[in-house]
Amino acid sequence: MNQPYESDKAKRLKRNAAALMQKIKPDAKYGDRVPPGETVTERFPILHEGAVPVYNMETWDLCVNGAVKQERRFSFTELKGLPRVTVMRDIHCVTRWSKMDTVWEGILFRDFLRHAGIEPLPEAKHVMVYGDYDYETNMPLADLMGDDILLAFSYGGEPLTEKHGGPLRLVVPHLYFWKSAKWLRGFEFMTEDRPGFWERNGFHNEADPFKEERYSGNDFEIPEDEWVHKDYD
Ligand SMILES: Nc1nc2c(c(=O)[nH]1)N[C@H]1C(S)=C(S)[C@@H](COP(=O)(O)O)O[C@H]1N2
Ligand SMILES: [Mo]
Repeated sequence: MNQPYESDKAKRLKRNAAALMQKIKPDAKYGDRVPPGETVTERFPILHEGAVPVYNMETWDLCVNGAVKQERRFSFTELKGLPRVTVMRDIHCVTRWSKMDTVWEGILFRDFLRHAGIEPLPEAKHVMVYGDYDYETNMPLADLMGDDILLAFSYGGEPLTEKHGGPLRLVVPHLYFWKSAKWLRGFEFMTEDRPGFWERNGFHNEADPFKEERYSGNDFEIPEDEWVHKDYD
């Protein structure tokens, strides 16, 4: 017959083990897919500055300008007519959460250029990506040309929710997630690099999660558990 103390202890041990497994299992399971200093979460935190935009999709447009042969504006209807792909990728936020196997559907950036007839000038080596309201983030054009860079309409098989950047956001899975502008409104092709919003405010210019390119100096740290206190779904 079990003594009550033993059974409590067994329960406690089991509970601790389960809690421990919860804590370590996801990251251990994914091995080197998890960048240094990141924790895997099943949640999808919602992070942005300012208000969620409200749009009239009749007047909404996506603007392409700067060092291109011809500056252009696209209506939502035009963009919806372009061919789409689905990609599954891990995403990594500088606030130390990673979410594995996220599924996105949208237009490949490089298909967008091709189908929309956008020709960057040969000297256009950088891009400033614009999102509402007044959000901007910079990256080399080369970083946008991969086979998983999307103008995304959909997440997890559903239309992108407003809070996650709907109706259209950029997804650049191989860089920290602040480079993935929500409420996407434009691309400016640039002959020289220029820092975007977070890049001017202490975040690293390049943002490779596997090199832990989080901050540009030592004087800037956001609390590591910041995202836990944010809204999520
Ligand atoms: N327009 C816009 N896009 C944005 C931001 C923002 O403030 N405004 N925040 C960035 C940051 S810091 C992160 S971590 C991700 C968060 O995306 P999520 O809310 O879908 O998780 O969006 C990025 N894109
Ligand atoms: Mo972020």
